[in-house]
Order: sequence, then C-alpha cells, then structure tokens
Amino acid sequence: MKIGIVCYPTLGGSGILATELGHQLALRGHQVHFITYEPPFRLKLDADNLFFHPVELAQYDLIRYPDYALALAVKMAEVSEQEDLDVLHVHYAIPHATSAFLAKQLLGTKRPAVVTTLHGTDITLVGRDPAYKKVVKFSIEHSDRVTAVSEDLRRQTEQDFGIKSAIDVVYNFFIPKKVDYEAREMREQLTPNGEKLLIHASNFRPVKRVSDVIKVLGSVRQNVDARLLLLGSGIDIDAARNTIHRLGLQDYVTFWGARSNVDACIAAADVLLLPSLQESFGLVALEAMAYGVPVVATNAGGIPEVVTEGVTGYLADVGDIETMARRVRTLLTDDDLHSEMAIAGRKRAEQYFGVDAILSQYESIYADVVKQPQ
Ligand code: GMT
Repeated sequence: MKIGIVCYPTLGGSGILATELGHQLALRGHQVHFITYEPPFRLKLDADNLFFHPVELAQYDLIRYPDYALALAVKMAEVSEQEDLDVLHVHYAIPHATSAFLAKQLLGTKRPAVVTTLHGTDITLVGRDPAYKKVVKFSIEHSDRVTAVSEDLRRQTEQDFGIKSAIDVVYNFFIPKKVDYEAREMREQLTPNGEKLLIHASNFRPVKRVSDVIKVLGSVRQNVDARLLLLGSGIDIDAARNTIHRLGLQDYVTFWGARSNVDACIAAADVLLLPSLQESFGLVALEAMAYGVPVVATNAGGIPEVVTEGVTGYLADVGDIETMARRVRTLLTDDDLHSEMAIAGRKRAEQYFGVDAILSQYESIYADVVKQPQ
C-alpha cells in the first residue's frame, strides 16, 4: 500500500509514534511518505520505500499569520496525486485532520482515504479551546476512520465532542533496543557511589507537573540516597530549576536536555516518574516498562491502561507527592519487589503493546478504508 503519514516532527509522543509506525510499515513492504515541515527528529530515511516531503511556508507582508494548515493541505493533495497514495494517516487532529479534509476536496476522483489518530492534547487541551473545537469535531467526523491511543481518550472524545461514529482504540507500541552496555556505562557515570536513580523524560509542559517530580525526589532523599535524571526541555524548565534550588537539591539532579539516546537513559534508571495532570497514554511509561523499569505515575487519563497498579508500577492521585514518594522508596529498598515488577513490565509491554499486534491493527484499518468509496 502507499501511505502518507502526517505528524508533528518535534519531540512529542505523537511524532515519535508516527515516525516509528512509518519505519515499521516500510519494513513490511509498504511505501511510506512523510509529509510535514521538517524531518521528524527520529526519522531514518534508510530504505528506498521511505520518503520525506517538506511543507514550505512562504512569508508575505500582508499575511500576518501564515497558515500552515493551508500549505499542508496543498502538499498533501500534491503528494497524494503524484504518488497515487491509498491512505493519508494523520497524527494529531489539529490541523492535520482538517488539512486532510481540505486535501481531499482539492483532489479529483482519485482520493486517498483519511485515517486520523487522536493522541491526547488535540482533544483534552487544544481541541477544547473554543477557537478550535468546532473544526476539530468537523474534522473527526469527516475522517474515513478515527483511532484513539486509549479507551480513556476515546471516551473523552465521544463525550466532549458528541462524536457518534465509531472510534477504534489502537494502543501505542514500542520496540526496545539493545542498550544494555550503554545503559551500564551511563549508570556508572550518573551514580558513581551506587546511589539509586530516578528518571523523568518529557516536553516540560505544565501538564507534566515537573515540579512534582522534584518534590518526590526531595521526599525520597530523606531516607534513600537517590539522584534524578531529567531529560527533555520545554517552557517549565526554568520553574523546574527554581524548585530544585528552593529545595536544595542541585547536587542530586542532572539535566541532560533533549538527547538522542533516551532509551539507554531510561534503561539505566531504577524508577520512572510520570506525575502528569493529564496523559492520554504515556508513551514514556511504556518505554520504561519495556526496559524493565517500574513506573510511579498518576492515575490520570489513559495511564492506568498502560501501567498496572501494583504489578508494573504504582499509581497515585495527581499532586499526591507523599504517596508517590512512599512508593518510590519501597521500590528502591525492596530488591525482590523491584525485580518482580521489572519482569512484569517487560512482559506486559510485549504482550499488549508489541509492534506486530499494533501494526496488524493499523494495516487492517487501512485495508478496510481503501475499500470504502471516496
Ligand atoms: O505528552 C505530550 O505533551 C506530547 C503529546 C503529543 O501529542 O505529542 O503526547 C500525547 O501523545 C502521546 C502519544 O500517543 C501520548 O503517549 C501522550 O500521553 C499524549 N499526551 C497527553 O495526553 C498529555
């Protein structure tokens, strides 16, 4: 099949997932065309059935807000026509699903089917904004098929947008890499005196509650010699630094910003912290489980569908620092419990979020939609 993938190329989970999906579809023999404003940061154009088509945005004095959605629609229509695409799979509703609708209107009789995958903030945050809500609902209703990355996100989309048509839940997948050696070296560098290691990786937006991560470290350190590795960057980075200084934790926190070897960093840690206010899935929690790292997270959104309470990690209410800290302390001091959870995490990641099962679901959705009249 010939498949166009549209996503944000930046650090977020939706772009990471879309990029890996493209790689995997290409490995299965499909022709895959990425359409976005710059190459997604994890994209490897190392196969002759993988392509990247940049969306270029011209600047005109008269136009104060140059419109990416329009340029994207034109590019999607062009690529669909030139490459004879069967499917356009758009990740994140805004503006991608809207541009896909427009692209179809621009095309003649041969139009690709549009599959929209909802990832989270396109529904729970940005999509709710009155400036966008109507167009998000319209674009979802005019997609040929809609998927959501968790049951919770499906429910929220139906409730908040009054969507009556079916939304399929297709969970995110993750393929662990061989990072043991790199992870061991990293661990020696970060904890030379045998300290325990906590990790948090995100885009440092308010929804991630990074200051809670730091407060958990502060509380854990009252009993356990633990350090924290922070990966990623975003608008809350200065607030995070302030909290670290206020709590006097500067000697115990390492900031590594946005890195390419996130996998090895996660695999090197003892516990992953994800205290988010909202999370439709929590891809990083799945990554941690796949590397045998127990997760201590909130019970927000779709996280409980990924992390099984008491089996692959622990869940607490949003903002409940003491419960999260207590759970972390338990995991850092009970080696048997830690290894049981590590094994259970790996097993769950493979069993429910393995690449083959999830790819088959997407392939069967593509096969269905191409049969529908466009
Ligand atoms: O978490 C973010 O802020 C990034 C965002 C995105 O759209 O890139 O992530 C969303 O999609 C991920 C992949 O499906 C999910 O794992 C995240 O839970 C979801 N984020 C939120 O719902 C806040």
